[in-house]
Amino acid sequence: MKLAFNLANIHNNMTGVNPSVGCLVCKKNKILSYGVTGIGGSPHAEYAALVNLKKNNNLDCYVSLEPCHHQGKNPPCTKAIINKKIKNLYYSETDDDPRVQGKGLEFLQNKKIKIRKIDNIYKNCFYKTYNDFNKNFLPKVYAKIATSKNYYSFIKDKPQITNTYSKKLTHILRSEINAILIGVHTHNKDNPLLNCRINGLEQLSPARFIIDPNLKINKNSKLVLSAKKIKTYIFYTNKNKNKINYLKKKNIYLIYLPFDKKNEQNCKEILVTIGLLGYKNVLIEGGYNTIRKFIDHNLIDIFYFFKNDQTISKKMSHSFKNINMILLKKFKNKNKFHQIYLKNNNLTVFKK
Ligand code: AOF
Ligand code: ZN
Repeated sequence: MKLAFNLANIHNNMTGVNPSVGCLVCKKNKILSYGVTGIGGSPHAEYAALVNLKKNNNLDCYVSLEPCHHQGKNPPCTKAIINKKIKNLYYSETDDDPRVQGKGLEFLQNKKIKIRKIDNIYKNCFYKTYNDFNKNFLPKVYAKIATSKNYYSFIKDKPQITNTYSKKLTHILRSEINAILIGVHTHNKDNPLLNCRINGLEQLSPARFIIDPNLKINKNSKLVLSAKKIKTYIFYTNKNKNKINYLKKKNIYLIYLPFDKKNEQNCKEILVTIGLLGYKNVLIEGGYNTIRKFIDHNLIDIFYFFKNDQTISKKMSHSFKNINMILLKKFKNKNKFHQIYLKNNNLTVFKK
């Protein structure tokens, strides 16, 4: 079972909204085949392990997560388990996806397959975050900012705050999360694509969410023009029919979110909506106001704070100094507040 978990771990964070699962098929304690959930979430581990297995009998199957019994993007794994005449099924973690929740186990038991649960292989393994999401549908929230030495954010055509290493880190982070969120002001200023640009991982680009109450989004931005390829959503409040029609034609999903009592779109409601759409985690990449609001509502779980060793002009830029101070107070756990110092094109993690 430990091997099954180690297999699952190979693709952890690379299977999109699907959890990564490991599966081994054995006979008399010899491994005949194995599988892991594919990058992007297909195929499922059991299918991958069983599909090429020749006819056999008395087989044992070890899976890190209970097998599914529903037809989703992938066929039910119970079907492959029955077809290949598995005799004993060992599983470890439960799957709290409402489509799963023991249905596969019940079905297999009725087919006379012996089932045994092997508990606590790894404490606090990645299925905990996965099953937490299945209970509250609240995505885990990551945030990232990059500032100069004197805490000012990036200004176009001025010294770059990020370097090749921090860019790679950002793109790895983008490949590991399901959704990315920014404010429209940052969108219009930076014209970002928000995709993952690491060779071979482009397919893991997150879905993009823009907070844009008044539909001020630039019509011909890179993001708008690439919405046919990468799922893109806008949270809007004021109904501008022409703009709505235009954006719909560009394949953008528009989510109507009325203002709350404070006359703004509510951060928690934004997260709940993202969660209900199935996205289990989200990365907030700016700008100042968006990040500030989510911090003030205590909604950020993990923060990445990149700081350059160069000083830049204060003009046209926002100081993140106060945000840095707030974060230092809020995040007592160093594993949740990563301060990364960019020096001479190297990355150094801050020493406190
Ligand atoms: C398994 N084995 O390797 C994985 C499972 O849309 P689908 O068909 O891919 O279904 C997604 C759900 O299937 C996902 O939410 C989770 O409950 C389960 N994932 N199940 O038997 C696997 N990755
Ligand atoms: Zn499955």
